[in-house]
Amino acid sequence: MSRCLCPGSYDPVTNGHLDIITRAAELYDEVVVGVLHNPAKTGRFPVEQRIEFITEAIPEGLPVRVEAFGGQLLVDIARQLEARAIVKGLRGGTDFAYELPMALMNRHLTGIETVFLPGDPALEHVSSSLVTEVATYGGDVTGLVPEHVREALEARRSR
Ligand code: COD
Repeated sequence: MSRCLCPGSYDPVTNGHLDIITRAAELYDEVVVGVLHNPAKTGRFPVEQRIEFITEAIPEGLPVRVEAFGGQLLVDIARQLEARAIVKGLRGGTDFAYELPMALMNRHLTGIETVFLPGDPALEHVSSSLVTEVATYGGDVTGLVPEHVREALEARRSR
């Protein structure tokens, strides 16, 4: 059985993330979505809520499970899961420049490969931080995040 790890902060999940996760599920028998968090930091949404957002957005029957990890090297998580590869999405050259040293370091440490999937150009401008910022100031993020995430961002704004 081939398993891959799709790691991220997912704070919150966007349609860009979901595009990568669902495409990874076509390439591997199982996808583990790893919600990586720094135990010392709160983040925008609590980890449990980030997991709920992702779980609710994954189409039924897709071989995807969602788990939280904290305070560990990514390669140790991958090894623990017996993942064949780490899968990451690339929005362009800036993502590549950021991700390449990590991919090389991770291969240096354990031999694990990082597989890069090109992001959907229609979602190239989408990141958790930007959609949160736009929603915080009343902008419309319809189509950029799942509907339940859009509602949660809106509820957060009116708090
Ligand atoms: N389209 C396509 N891909 C996208 C999009 C989009 N619109 N938005 C995000 N993605 C991709 C990102 O490129 C990334 O691959 C993934 O989705 C997750 O994104 P985020 O923003 O949720 O998470 P990040 O980028 O903050 O990553 C958090 C990690 C912890 C995964 C990362 O920092 C990491 O790999 N850290 C390594 C920690 C480690 O072990 N370091 C030591 C050795 S290198």
